[in-house]
Amino acid sequence: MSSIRIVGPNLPNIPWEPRPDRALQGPMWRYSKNPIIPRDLIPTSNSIFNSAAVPFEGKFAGVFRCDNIRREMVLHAGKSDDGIAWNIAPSPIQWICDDQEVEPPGYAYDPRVCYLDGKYWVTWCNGFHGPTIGLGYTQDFETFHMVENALLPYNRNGVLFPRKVNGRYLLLSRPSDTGHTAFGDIYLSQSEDLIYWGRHRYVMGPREPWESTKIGAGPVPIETTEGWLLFHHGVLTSCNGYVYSFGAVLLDLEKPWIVRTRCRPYLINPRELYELAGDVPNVTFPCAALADAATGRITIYYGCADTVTGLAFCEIGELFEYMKANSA
Ligand code: BMA
Repeated sequence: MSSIRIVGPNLPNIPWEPRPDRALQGPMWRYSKNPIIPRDLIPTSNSIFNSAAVPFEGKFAGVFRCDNIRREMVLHAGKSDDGIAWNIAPSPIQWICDDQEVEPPGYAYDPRVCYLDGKYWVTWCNGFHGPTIGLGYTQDFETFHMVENALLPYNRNGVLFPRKVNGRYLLLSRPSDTGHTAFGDIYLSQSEDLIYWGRHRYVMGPREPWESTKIGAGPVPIETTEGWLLFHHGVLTSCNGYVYSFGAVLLDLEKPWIVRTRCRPYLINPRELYELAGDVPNVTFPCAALADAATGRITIYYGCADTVTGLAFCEIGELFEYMKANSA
């Protein structure tokens, strides 16, 4: 068995279900009670998906994409005792813009939450004369402050690293266009203050058939002894439209724009009914991962068919062995 370890806190109450007895195609399995969040959990929601959960005060909290029944894309805060059953606030997050020059979001979707320097930083796809990377923070999941957009339009899938590397904050993103972008590579930008971003680096582009149209960063990267573990979504264009699967890479610890190990097969692709059918069929889209350093367990939250939210599980040693055995 591999000696790879997760670097980070222990999370003894990580939501978890043991690997099923039947043979699996890869190192990851789905929660048998998926989806965990139904589309109409709150009175105004058309769909709840592509959402982010983090450990919070011994329990869990998160930021949820709740498209409403007018089909506006808005974010709601939520809390949970076990990371599975969620209480989502009925009203959307009201961002406090400390600087009057910062425009409140025109729309907001696909949040990620990153615990960094004592605050929970939220990145999301922010409507600012086109999509770009919105940035804000909370300390209690009740009051949310918005700071300057990290980047110019058009951009999506902004994902922070959970600590500074070589004295700089790091942000992954995926430059895009105003529409349903038919291209996309992952880049990394660096900052000394979370406001001014530069020193941009290219990380990776599509390579395998399952991700041949575009790729984008998924959950906040997980630090391991072998590198930063990044789950990413990849899109294939079929005769019937886009198909969203997800896979994983290991990025260099010191220079995370260098890909060290890239797993060639996807880890999860749309194949369960709740992933195949919904408002946008054939989408599995990860936005958050919890990790327990003590056991090596990893639990992923992913959006299913742009409608509901599911969980998937893996164990770091098995995942790493699979990635190495299936890398280019
Ligand atoms: C992307 C985003 C995602 C969504 C995906 C599939 O452009 O809107 O939130 O899951 O399309 O519809």
